Amino acid sequence: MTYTQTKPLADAVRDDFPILQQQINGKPLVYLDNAATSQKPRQVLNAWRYYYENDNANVHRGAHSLSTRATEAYEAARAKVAQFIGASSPREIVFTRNATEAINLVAYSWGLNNLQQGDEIILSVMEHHSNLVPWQMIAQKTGAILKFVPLTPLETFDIEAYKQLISTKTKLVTVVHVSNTLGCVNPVTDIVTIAHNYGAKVLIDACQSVPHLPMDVQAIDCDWLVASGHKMCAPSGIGFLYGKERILEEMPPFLGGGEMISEVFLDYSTYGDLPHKFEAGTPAIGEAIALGSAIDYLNNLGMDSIHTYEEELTCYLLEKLTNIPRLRIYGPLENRAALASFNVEGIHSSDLATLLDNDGIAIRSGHHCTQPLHHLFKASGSARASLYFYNTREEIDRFVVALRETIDFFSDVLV
Ligand code: 7TS
Repeated sequence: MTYTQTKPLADAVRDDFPILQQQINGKPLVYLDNAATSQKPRQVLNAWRYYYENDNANVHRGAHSLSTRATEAYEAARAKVAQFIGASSPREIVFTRNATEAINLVAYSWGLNNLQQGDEIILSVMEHHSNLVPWQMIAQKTGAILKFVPLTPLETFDIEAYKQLISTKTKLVTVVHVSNTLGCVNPVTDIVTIAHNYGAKVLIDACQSVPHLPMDVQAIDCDWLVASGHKMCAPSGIGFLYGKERILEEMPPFLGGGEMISEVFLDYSTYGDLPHKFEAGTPAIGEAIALGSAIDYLNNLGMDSIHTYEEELTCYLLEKLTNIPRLRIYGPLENRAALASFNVEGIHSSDLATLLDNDGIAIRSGHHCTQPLHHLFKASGSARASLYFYNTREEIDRFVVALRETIDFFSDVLV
């Protein structure tokens, strides 16, 4: 597979994804649930399989050849992650199970040890539960106070309200880069600059941005950033935390056990160097290596090309959806990522998703782990179509035709 600018990106990559070649309910699968998890190309599946067929051994332990090879491949994957997001060193990358675990690592290691009664944490109302519930837990334990940046009338991050909320009491700002429900792209560089002026640290939840946009953590200057491999063509069970080296050095370990120690005595232990002091126990070695392969795959396509292609596809999707009567899209219509959450008046989102599945079309329905946002919208849930670089205009056409038919069907029933 080599991508050339002369044909749409999806045409060049489609054959790499075996799962997309199937029929669901007698119709070709249209997979539009990429914000939940992406599909995996053959190259990544092969890298994972190659590791288990050739190199499988535990890492950082044995002197034998397999262990050396496994360790080298695992550490090479870490270096690829560092390069992919613009970190200054692989020491700044900690492998975790997923973004949720990475946020909990920061919450329990840094939050529990640095926050006190009356300190403030600023989040936004659009946070995924993964970047909300851990901070509620830490606030309960430390007495810190959670403050929430509201939405603008256009349903984007209200930076003016943020400027009003922040003060010298703010110790942490933790916000999502791209909302998995609203699709808005938040001004993270400005958010960080403002936070640093008040001496606050910043964590960016980049789950929905790292798979889709070129990323440069040094340009953003965030203190931590988290993402999940499974949303960027890698298997589930692997994610990562980026942290500035100086800050990670100061943080105590989150989990204790093997792999993370330097020396162990019966009554105390000393801890390993970065990033190993945060990776207790045998890690997801094959999955980390497959994440490295997913990064090679994305780099080969080019993140700029992926972003440009998805922008075109998103415009097309929004144009089609905004023409459907009684359909309300959440979030802004400009400067947004490749997803659209919506409701159709009088029809439950899960009924829409179930009927679309009859046509082989996979969309998500529910609260997308952003219940507070849905409370704000006075909706129990919404339907969501989310795209990736292997989706096509033809798939969007099929989705929109099936959606219109479904709406007509319900309208007839309701009359
Ligand atoms: N943050 C954001 C913005 C997300 O979209 C998700 C997953 C997470 C954090 C958590 O990722 P995990 O890999 O640790 O579970 N979002 C979704 C979704 O929108 N539908 O299913 C999962």
